[in-house]
Amino acid sequence: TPTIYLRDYTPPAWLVEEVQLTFRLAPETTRVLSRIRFTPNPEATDRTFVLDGEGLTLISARIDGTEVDPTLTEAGLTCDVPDTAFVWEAEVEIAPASNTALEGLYMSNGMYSTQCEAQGFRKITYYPDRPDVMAPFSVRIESDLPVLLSNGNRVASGEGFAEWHDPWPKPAYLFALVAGELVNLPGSFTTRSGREVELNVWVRPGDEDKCDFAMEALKKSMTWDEKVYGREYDLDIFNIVAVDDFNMGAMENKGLNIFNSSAVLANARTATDANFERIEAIIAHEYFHNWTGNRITCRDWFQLCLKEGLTVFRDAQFTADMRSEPVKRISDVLDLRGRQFREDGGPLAHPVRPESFKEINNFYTATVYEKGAEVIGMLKRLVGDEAYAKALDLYFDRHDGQACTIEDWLRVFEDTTGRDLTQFKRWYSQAGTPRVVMTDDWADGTYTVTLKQSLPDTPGQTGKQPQVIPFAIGLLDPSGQEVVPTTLLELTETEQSFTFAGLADRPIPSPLRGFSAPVVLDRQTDAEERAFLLAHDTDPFNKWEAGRQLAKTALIDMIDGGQAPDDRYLDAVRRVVTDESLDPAFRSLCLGLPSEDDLAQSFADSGRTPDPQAIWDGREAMRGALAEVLSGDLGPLYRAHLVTEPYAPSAEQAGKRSLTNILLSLLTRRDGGAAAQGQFADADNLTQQIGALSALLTNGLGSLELASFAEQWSHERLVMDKWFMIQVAHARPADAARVADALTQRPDFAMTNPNRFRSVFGALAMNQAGFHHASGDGYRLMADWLIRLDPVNPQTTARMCSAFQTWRRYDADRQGMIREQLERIAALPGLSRDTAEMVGRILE
Ligand code: B3K
Ligand code: ZN
Repeated sequence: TPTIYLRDYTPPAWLVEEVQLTFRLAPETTRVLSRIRFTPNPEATDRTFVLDGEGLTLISARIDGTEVDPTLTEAGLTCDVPDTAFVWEAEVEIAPASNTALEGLYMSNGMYSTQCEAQGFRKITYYPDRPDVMAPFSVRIESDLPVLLSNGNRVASGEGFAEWHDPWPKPAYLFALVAGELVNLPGSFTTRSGREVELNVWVRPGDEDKCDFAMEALKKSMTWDEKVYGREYDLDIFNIVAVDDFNMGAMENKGLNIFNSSAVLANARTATDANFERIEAIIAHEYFHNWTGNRITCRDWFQLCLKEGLTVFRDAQFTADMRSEPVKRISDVLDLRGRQFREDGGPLAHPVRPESFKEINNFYTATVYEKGAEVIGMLKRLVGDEAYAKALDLYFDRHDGQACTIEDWLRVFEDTTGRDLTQFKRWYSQAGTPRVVMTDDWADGTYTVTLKQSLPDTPGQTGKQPQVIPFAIGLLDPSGQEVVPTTLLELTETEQSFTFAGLADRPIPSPLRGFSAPVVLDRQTDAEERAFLLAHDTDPFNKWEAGRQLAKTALIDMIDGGQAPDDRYLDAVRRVVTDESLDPAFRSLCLGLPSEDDLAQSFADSGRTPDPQAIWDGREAMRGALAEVLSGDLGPLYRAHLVTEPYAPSAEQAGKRSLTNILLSLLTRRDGGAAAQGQFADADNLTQQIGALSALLTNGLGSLELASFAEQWSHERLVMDKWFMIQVAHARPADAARVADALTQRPDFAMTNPNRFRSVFGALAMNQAGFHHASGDGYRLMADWLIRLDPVNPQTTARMCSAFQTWRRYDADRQGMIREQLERIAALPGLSRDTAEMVGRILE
């Protein structure tokens, strides 16, 4: 497979002025008729005419009305064409019902749906399938199905057909079509300039009772984008559709967002608080793409972070506004460390703007999305809120209707502020997580902070240059008073010192407040200082971080040095958890332990080999110690915060449920499951029902509840996904592979449904001690199923391969067993480009 390089970019030879498509839908024999007006691109030097196409049966083709006989090559379809504007017409046949890859036009539970990003449109018809070719689309759908949807506004419909027109020029990856027996929750929105917009959430019959929340989230998103970014919606209709078989969360197709049903359907009984929050964020994310992605798109796929980093950043701002800002920040950092740092530290590390790929679908990563958003957060911190707002206005003004690059993006900031962002741009080109070593000094009333940065080598990149690191810091005096409020230091050199003069006492620093840069902070400090910050820091992120570091150090000392659980940690946690002045959501976060993976990474970072079983044992022992130290508080705290009023998916109630669920799991260690069984029986919402079930399973109980849960929910796929998931997630290390294997034997396990597949295998990968069990059963089972899934759905297979990305951390035996499985996958005849690239990079 050829590697594609950013440096090889050339403008398209031909532009598209207009596209007309007709679909005659049939499960195995859909006909797609295209009529495309091409014009020469004045910016291009050559006039070669090549159209992308994959798996298409060409029936006929015409140029300016005359039949032609094009040549099909590896590169696509070519044909002799005039040297001036012309009209291309083609008829092709495709088979949506056999399309299990879920890319292009496919069928899911009797409905037709599309997924074109990144390069799925070429599976629908011949086209220049690249984001810098933008055109208005007109679409006619012919089918007996009652609901026929495409992008833009509906212009005509009747017996067996519908016609849509999207006036906004768009790249083919934003094309969408949906057809099926669907029902809708209708709504409406009036934009601030008075445009009436029809809104719909389309679902399969039976799911009508799970649409209200998505509709409300959509309206909130529309209002928020007007208020905060000055962005209005630009069509007469906005449709959201829920699809059961979908490779990722959702897709921002112009005017027709298509969602994994797990990212849209929710009511109190069938969705958890975490689901509600995720749905609100994804609805917002896809809606926000209408401006950051659709009106302004990417020139090429290397620029993916242009739309994704920015849109993730925007949805995070939205969630912070709708819910709790500190809780959102802490959760995002947990996620960043858990997924992005892990990626950055292994064989899959790549820059936020990658420079080469074989299969672009493999680059929809935590680095492009989440680190991409962090980079924007740093930019905003450096230039300030006002300049950020101005720069964004300029971006929308200057680039509306264009396909842009990171250079275009940075230029609006340079032009707004006069700042030179040459060095800052290294965040986009250098892979890896910077380490910042902090030391400090105190003399004559002056406090000096010295910061030293370094960036590890990553695949294909060595000898890196220093980056611009915005380092927010505050100082407290020994009584806990803040003597220097949050101040932004700009670290630009490899090593730099900063001074704070005129202080009465040596201060206690609160460094990297708000996690102001996505770096690993290395500072020699002790449990006293951490406990002090946990008690006194005014920065909620750092308050939490102090507790987290305490927990981590205590755990590592237990696992590695066989020490008893650290009393300073236990006391500090007890103080926080019982502090009624603190938000329950925050207390719940403080009660959580670092994940097994996080601990394994800490071992690896300090040059030691993690032992997955020892890590698991250590966390168990720490939970035991927490339950012990909190023994007198667990019951009263649990009862005081248990939500008994009618369920609402509010941040406030969710925080309480999160706290009571974590307390319940500790309580279950002490009461033999009585409280958890009670909560399970009484719950009128899934958060408490699943919370209780998890508490039981974690403690080796709950088999009756597990069975009754399955009986109650057998007809609800999304709820059953959770039932599959928690069993694997909570299985003991020696049982995990066997539990996962048994679940795959069930008639309701179907690998064609990515959600169900991920419920089992995503959970297996997360169950670190189970996946890495010394027997090697976890590795083998995973590889067996990746091998089965690859011919069916390469995208989901490739994504799941990342379970193996941390393999070099482990001992020689485990590495040997993993290598064997990876090589077994790599050797498969006909392995997909997606999986081949992933396995190849991991093995390299
Ligand atoms: N843009 C899509 C992701 C497409 C993934 C293609 N493999 C969803 C999103 O980021 O909003
Ligand atoms: Zn996105």
